[in-house]
Amino acid sequence: MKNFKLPTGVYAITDSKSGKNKKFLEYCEELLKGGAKIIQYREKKRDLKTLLSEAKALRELTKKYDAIFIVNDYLDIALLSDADGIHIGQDDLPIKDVRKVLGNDKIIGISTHNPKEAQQAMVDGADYIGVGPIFYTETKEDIGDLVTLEFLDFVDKNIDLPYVAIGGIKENNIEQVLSKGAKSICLISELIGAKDTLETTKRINNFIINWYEK
Ligand code: TZP
Ligand code: MG
Repeated sequence: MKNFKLPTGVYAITDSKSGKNKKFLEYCEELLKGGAKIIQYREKKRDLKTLLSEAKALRELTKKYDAIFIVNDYLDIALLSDADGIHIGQDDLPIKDVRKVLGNDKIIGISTHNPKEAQQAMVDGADYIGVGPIFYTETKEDIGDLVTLEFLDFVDKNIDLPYVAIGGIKENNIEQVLSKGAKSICLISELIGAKDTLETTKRINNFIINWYEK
């Protein structure tokens, strides 16, 4: 997508635990009411029919809140749910092929872990990149090595693409990430584990926005 910019603030991602204490869509609505302007539907262990129906429901909900809707991994689900885009990993289909299917009006994001992958994402025409895991996290299986704040710094200074910082980011360490210039920040377990997801999302989202307005 031409000139795509990630919204400054919380980049929300769903997780199988999202509906732990409440229904999945209720949880997502709290994220949106809290100010998240982008939600990625990331569910690793669902059958395809469930994936599609949840993705379609989330598509409708995100429209209501004027938020961007991204599907993780599944090109078919992204297309069928009319998502705004897809987020893929290094071992998924190549960006060039994904672009052929999705066209130029959709968003393609890719996870990157080192300078080479970040530079390649630019060459391949990604619209944004994921930068992580920055800190230790138990949310993702097989996380591999932490990319650390050093890689985040590299991306901020050298990669001409919007990026989302991810991995182990909490309210108590978010300033370290903001200090590097990250404007789009993903927190999964911090929001799922919050007593009040709506209020916590709002507080963190406002904190990020205010950081750049001061
Ligand atoms: N990719 C890199 S780290 C991660 C993903 C999906 C998980 C981040 O979750 P949390 O709970 O915010 O550490
Ligand atoms: Mg993937």
